[in-house]
Amino acid sequence: MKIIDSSPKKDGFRMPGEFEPHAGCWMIWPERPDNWRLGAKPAQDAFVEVAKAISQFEPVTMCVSARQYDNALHLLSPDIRVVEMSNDDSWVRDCGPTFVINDKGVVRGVDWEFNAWGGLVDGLYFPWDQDDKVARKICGIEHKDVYRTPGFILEGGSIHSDGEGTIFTTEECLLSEGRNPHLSKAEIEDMLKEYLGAGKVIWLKRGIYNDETNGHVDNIMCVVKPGVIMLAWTEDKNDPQYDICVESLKILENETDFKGRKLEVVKLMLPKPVLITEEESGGVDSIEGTLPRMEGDRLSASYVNFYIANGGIVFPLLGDPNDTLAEDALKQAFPDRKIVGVPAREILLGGGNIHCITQQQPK
Ligand code: KQY
Repeated sequence: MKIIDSSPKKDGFRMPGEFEPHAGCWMIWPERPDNWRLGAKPAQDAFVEVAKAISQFEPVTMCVSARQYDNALHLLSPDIRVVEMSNDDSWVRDCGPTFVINDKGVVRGVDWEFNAWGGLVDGLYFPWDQDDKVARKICGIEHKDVYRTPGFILEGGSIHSDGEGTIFTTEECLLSEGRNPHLSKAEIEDMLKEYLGAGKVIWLKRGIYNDETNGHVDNIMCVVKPGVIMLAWTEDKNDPQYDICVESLKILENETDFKGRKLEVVKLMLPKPVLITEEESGGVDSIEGTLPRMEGDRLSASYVNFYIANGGIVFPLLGDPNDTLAEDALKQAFPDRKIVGVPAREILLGGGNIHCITQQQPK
């Protein structure tokens, strides 16, 4: 693995859309008891089911700490590849590499600097040094050369690509104090274009209400295919989420993408607000420096946080009547893929969902 002192754009690489063909999917095994309740046992069961669901479509690799290696091997299906890798938590979307490709099919990784969603300003845990090495380690295992961005903080969940020159993100996250306060919006936009091989950045203002990632874009919208966006939606005008949805819709409907297309926006209904129960809160260890999980806190529940696999969609079931609506909407939006729901409340309790715990590696 070489560290390349150039940029994807200069070298003719681009970030493909998630809907383009994958070589496989990466995940990281959950274990920290100050984020996952009951020593992460219920979360581990949910991760096993997500890995199983994705592995019917493409190979899955689970990165596991030395401490948990035997346990993970025991719980995971034998077709999941298990590799030992130190980590601070299990959000490979955010600490893993963003893969870029060129028109000869060469794949490289972008290794953004990671600071646990806001570093010492409003980060979610400390330290994060092992997470920050995950992207390089994955690229090393796969013999993929790497671009690094020293001093530039970014998580993979804060960007979406249409694979044809357009990147989607949110101001709430990328302009937050804990990421790159030394850079202007225009400078951040230039970094995205340079390292994702893109020509245009479309900025939503905010992500899902009360999202501890400072409003990652991957929890409020996704790209179905170039020109078509799926947007999380609520009709409840009393919900603080409503104004965010309306504001995002207006931005998307008034934009054109890099290719000059008007965007078609498909709405995906949100579940009713999901709150942490007393029992759930009581199962999480309290550690200074880690975001506490308090009874009654609203979780950033959204069906948009799904994974697009080769020939499949793996989406979160949240125990809400809208689970069925989500499945129907996904069937309509992705008629050529098999739609698979996985119970995901235990993942949501950790602060994200299926998209946040997965990272696709393009073919
Ligand atoms: O991408 C995400 N949604 C990650 C959330 C991290 C939560 C850490 N407690």
